[in-house]
Amino acid sequence: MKLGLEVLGYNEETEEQTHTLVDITELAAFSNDGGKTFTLRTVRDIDGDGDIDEADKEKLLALASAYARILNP
Ligand SMILES: [Ca+2]
Repeated sequence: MKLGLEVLGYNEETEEQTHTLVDITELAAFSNDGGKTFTLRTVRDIDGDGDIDEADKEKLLALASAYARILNP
């Protein structure tokens, strides 16, 4: 999974809104049962509250499950 923070800006030359992804992080989620459950080797502070805990892990696992369901509906 590739996660990033979207930063909105404005290009004065083209007068268009810009979208930039920053702080891109790659995390791998592994499944041994066809995408039903996942394990993570690395957990990051995904909710930005300054700590790395079960809440971060739950969010990442939910993202992995959602992504798997999109690919294999
Ligand atoms: Ca956190």
